[in-house]
Amino acid sequence: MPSSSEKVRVLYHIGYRFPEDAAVVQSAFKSVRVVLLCGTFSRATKLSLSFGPNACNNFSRTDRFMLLRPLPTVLIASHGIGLGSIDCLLNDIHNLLTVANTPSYALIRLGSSGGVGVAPGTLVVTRDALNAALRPELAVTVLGTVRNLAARLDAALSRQLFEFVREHSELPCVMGDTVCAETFFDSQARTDGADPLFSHDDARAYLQRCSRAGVKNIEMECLPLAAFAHRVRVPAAVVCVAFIDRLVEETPTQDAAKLMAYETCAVNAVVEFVKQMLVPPLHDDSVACARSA
Ligand code: R2B
Repeated sequence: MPSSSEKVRVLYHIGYRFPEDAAVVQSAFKSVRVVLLCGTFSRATKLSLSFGPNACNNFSRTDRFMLLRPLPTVLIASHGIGLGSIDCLLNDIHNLLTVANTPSYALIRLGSSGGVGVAPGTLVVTRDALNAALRPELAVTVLGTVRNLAARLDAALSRQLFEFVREHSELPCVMGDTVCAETFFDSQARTDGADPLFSHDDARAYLQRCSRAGVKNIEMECLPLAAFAHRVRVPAAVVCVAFIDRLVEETPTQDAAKLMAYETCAVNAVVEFVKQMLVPPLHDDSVACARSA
């Protein structure tokens, strides 16, 4: 096998190939300092438009993920649902920014989640990302052996994000642990899947155990994000809006407009945080277009 330095590198899921695309990637992404991650295309677009009008140029060359760069310093990416999806994206983005010679960057995920003992519309900044067994590690089967990878978010960045959001958002904001579930139904203690493995009472007992352990919400990506960030030494933080309180209900009962309003408040708070705290005032507002190059 050729060594990785001799290999042609293909970022398969965002559609870049090196060495061919190296120059265009350097011009488009070298100045990136913050990567904002969210699940869906529509949330990525909303985040991006909140930075300004240059926002909707999609730098991804595939339809797997969206990559927007509303400012030279800010990259926004949609990651889809769960471990497999976000792991592909994180690897591709890190390799992209490595080729771009980006000196350093931070990762911030803005997600939705089920709250645990917090009211719908609460923003939860993650202290520790935990697996569903409440441990801060990600189990991955590597070469046939299960390895438990340490998952660590950046404590200083998380605290800074929490303090900013608490002060600047109309939504209530708490800091606490987040359980990252492997699957939407079973691992999130939901009994509304096709064939639930446990009773409603079992689910409630688990959620109460989570709550007693300091868990404030459940989602599906914080753990691979924390494990990846720790592994490549990039600071990362996670903030999610809770759409329901799982100690009270399993499915959102609030209307869609209300949930959308929560999302908008969360987007505004994170965009302000990035603008005020993480990126310097901008001079170069040119939008280099790697996609069409
Ligand atoms: C929150 O919502 C999605 C599942 O509906 C998942 O990506 C998550 O973490």
